[in-house]
Amino acid sequence: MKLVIRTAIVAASLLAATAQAQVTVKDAWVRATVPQQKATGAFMQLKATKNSKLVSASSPLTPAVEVHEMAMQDNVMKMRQVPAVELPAGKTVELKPGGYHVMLMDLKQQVKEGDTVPLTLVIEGPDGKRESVEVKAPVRALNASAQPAGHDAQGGHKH
Ligand SMILES: [Cu+2]
Repeated sequence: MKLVIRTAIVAASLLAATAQAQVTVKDAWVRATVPQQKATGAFMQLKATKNSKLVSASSPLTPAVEVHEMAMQDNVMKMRQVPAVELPAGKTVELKPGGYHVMLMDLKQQVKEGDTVPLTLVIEGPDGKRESVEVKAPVRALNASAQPAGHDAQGGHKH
């Protein structure tokens, strides 16, 4: 009888392991907004155990969440939505001001320092299977680090 139970536990833990996120999230944070600001960015470090990609994100804060990239284009810093952010196995990919970020738009309320923003990241694995990763991102002050070009104080969605 004891043996049977043990086998069951091993099977359960194996199942848990395969269902577990292949991606770890570190240092997630959201930039605080000023009153009337309609958009802000979420930043974090992502590390996948297998070649994966971040395909989308969502938040209860707003229905308008996109994955963006900020990059130089014709000598101008531009921001655009990307279909996915590649997460090569074992490599830390940083979503940071001036690069990839999760954009929260059409904000109905101010995002204040000390708040926590729940985010759900959708990660696609090498087999095309998608999984959700829940993240709780603390809100940091506006001046926590350099303001990226294109994200001005009014909400920064100028391209
Ligand atoms: Cu953006």
